[in-house]
Amino acid sequence: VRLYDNSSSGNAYKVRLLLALLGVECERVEMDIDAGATRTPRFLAMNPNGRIPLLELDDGRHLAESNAILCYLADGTPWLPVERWARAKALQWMFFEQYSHEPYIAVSRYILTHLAADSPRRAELERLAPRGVAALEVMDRHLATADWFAGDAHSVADIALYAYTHVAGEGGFDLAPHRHVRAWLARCAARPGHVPIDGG
Ligand SMILES: N[C@@H](CCC(=O)N[C@@H](CS)C(=O)NCC(=O)O)C(=O)O
Repeated sequence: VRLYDNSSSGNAYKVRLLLALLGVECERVEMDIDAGATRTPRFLAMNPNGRIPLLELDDGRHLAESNAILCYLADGTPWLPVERWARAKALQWMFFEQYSHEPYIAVSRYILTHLAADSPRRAELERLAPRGVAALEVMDRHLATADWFAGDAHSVADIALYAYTHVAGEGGFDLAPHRHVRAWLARCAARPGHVPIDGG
């Protein structure tokens, strides 16, 4: 498989992290997202939504959306629960990640780390911050009584949520008040095969 990737992207890191945990080799194509590399006609022919991560199978098919890629790659492995309830719970948290977490925590980080200090988009941070904190509080409440997000094992749901939570500080979020989240981050990072976001 080939991964259209960007080393600073948490969405792409989800895929790199799962591949590392699975021990699967993958060709990476680094895309300069700030220069519009995912908006060229050639890229849009592969993903009309113009975004990475994008997985290319050996037969030439393309799959976009980080959490869909996780489910595809994890199918048949312990990272995608087979049991009906645990699998639905994994999906619950992955949809939560995309609707209630990533749009606030990842976007704040993007504004602070990719855009100029005088970017007009800095004005968005004030609106994003309380929503990001709310997502961290939801996670903390879940993790007060559970080690993992779906079932009783590390799964694609944990990988999806780990990606932007562990770098939430770069988006201006303080993890100090969320002690269950911090303990869970440490459990995730201790998994055999774990790789850092910028780790090759
Ligand atoms: N919902 C998508 C979001 C993907 C996304 O936002 N990708 C960003 C990088 S993190 C991107 O490719 N931006 C470049 C662009 O929009 O032109 C996913 O989970 O994969």
